[in-house]
Amino acid sequence: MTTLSVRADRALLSGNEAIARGAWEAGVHVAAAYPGTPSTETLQALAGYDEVDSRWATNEKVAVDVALGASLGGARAFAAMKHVGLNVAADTFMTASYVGVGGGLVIMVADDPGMHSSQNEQDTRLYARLGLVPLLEPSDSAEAKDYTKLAFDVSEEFDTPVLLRSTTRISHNRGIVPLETRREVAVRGFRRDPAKYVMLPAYARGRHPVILERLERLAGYAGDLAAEEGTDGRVGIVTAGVPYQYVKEVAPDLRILKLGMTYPIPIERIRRFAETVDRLVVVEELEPFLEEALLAAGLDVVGKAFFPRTGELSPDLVRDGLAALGVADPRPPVPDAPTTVTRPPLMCPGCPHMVPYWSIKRLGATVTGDIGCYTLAALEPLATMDTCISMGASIGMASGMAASGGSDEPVVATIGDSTFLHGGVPALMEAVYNDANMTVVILDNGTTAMTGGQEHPGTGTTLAGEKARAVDIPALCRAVGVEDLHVVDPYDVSATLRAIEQAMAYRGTSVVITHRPCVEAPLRVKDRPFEVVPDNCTACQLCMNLGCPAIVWTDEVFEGRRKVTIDAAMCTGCTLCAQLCPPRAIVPVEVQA
Ligand SMILES: Cc1ncc(C[n+]2csc(CCOP(=O)(O)OP(=O)(O)O)c2C)c(N)n1
Repeated sequence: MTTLSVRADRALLSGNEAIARGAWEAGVHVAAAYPGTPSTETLQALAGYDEVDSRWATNEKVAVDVALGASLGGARAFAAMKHVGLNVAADTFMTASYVGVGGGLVIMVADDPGMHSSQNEQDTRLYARLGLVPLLEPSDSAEAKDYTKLAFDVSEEFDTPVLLRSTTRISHNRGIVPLETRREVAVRGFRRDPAKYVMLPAYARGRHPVILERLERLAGYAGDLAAEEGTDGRVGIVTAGVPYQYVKEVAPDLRILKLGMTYPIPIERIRRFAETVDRLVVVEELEPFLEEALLAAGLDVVGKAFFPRTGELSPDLVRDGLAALGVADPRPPVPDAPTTVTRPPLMCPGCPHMVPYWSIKRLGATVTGDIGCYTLAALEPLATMDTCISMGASIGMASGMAASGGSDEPVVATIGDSTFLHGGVPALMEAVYNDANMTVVILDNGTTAMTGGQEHPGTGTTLAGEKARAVDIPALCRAVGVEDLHVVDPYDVSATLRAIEQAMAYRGTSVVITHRPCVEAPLRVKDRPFEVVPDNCTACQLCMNLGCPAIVWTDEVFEGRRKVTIDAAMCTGCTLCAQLCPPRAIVPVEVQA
């Protein structure tokens, strides 16, 4: 675990590490997750505790299935994911609410306001309302640990899964966390109860009123957990999570009602608080979740008229809102910040994803893309991705695109190995089953690179670092009926180009697997770097089409075009640019004897 110890009884922990610590202290037995920023480190930190069976699941639904199964087995269970992961897990999540728990069941979901590394900024509190499940929102690392422990107790006391909502700021900021020991909780064992665990309509109908009654009791609990502070009642702020910290920073004396559980909303508790202040104001990130509920309850309240609904809040934005409400000083003018050079995100030097996209671009295709490092191929110079929506969507969308007949070019889906196993396999079955005329390029770099290189069922190693049976991806493709299958090394430019060309010419669903470890893989051997022999460079610039950041422009010009050079410190010696260089001006750096 990456913790910096301050004293033996406290530690400086990120929110994610604190949540892991809280789960451990609460006696969690089984934990499952699929990686996704900003939640990933939670399971990685939990894996450092021997008492917990921590594992990567194939996707978030499987993670919640595993956790729910463990819970019904009577163990304390935990699942973690980023906000969009709950979309994948939503089917189980929604009915887990009806079923309740055996051992405590906590589902941690990390939202990403501002979309630092996400494709949308949905607000998980709305899922709590949809699923009728309580949701706790910590506002710093210490509370992240405490609320995780509380969540297990609430789960067992009220017989419900509990959502623990973090956001990027909570998950990634560090704070001092008091450490306690683990409370060993006995596994209760599975108690057969079909009317509670088998959600046939007849049984489920009986459960719905139970859930609603549970919510009423939970609203009382949420009211008791809420805390009042401050003396200046010109406005009374209702807030939770990281926005609470911003309000405290900007206007420490204002009356605040800080909620710990934001669903169910403790309306009566807020109503009592409203009576003690001149004007009720909600400060919340993303959706007007609390505000709308308070308006519906007949309270006179403002919120999104003063604080933005999109992006992250910040102390400055909270100050702007409070200043407009007349209870804080406006921001002092700031001198113009020095301008910084903006740099687009780039693939790594030697990235094995470069040549598959370079090949597809050369051949011409409509490309449905997916989510992973390779999404960078949407940008120049590769610029070879026409859609990117959600994990695993590329293959189904290619099938639909082919069915539409609307593309003048062949249709190609591109997808990474982790994403393929997460959500691509059912879609490949659909494509083969319905004889979609399309090609799938599986970019197999043997890791989940985008989120920091996690293992997955195709890598042959578990989260605990133990050897596992690895999914044989070519065999899996054959098993679902793929007949035109090519496996190539994407460091072989001509073989990759040829394989993709042949696959695109095939009538039906073809698959190309480009197989080469990620350049960031721990076992990477950096080969001799390459250099450009200036006199031989004809400035054709073909190597630049790879988008490799190790290839850079020089000031030297040939026939009106700039020549290139290679940054030896960045070059991995992958040979790709040398393979593309017509005058063979790119050669390995001579080793000095
Ligand atoms: C539903 C969902 N879960 C998790 C993520 C976070 N995430 C984005 S891409 C990705 C996997 C990338 O791995 P892979 O497909 O192997 O491509 P690579 O980055 O290795 O090239 C993950 C876990 C997400 N965006 N959506």
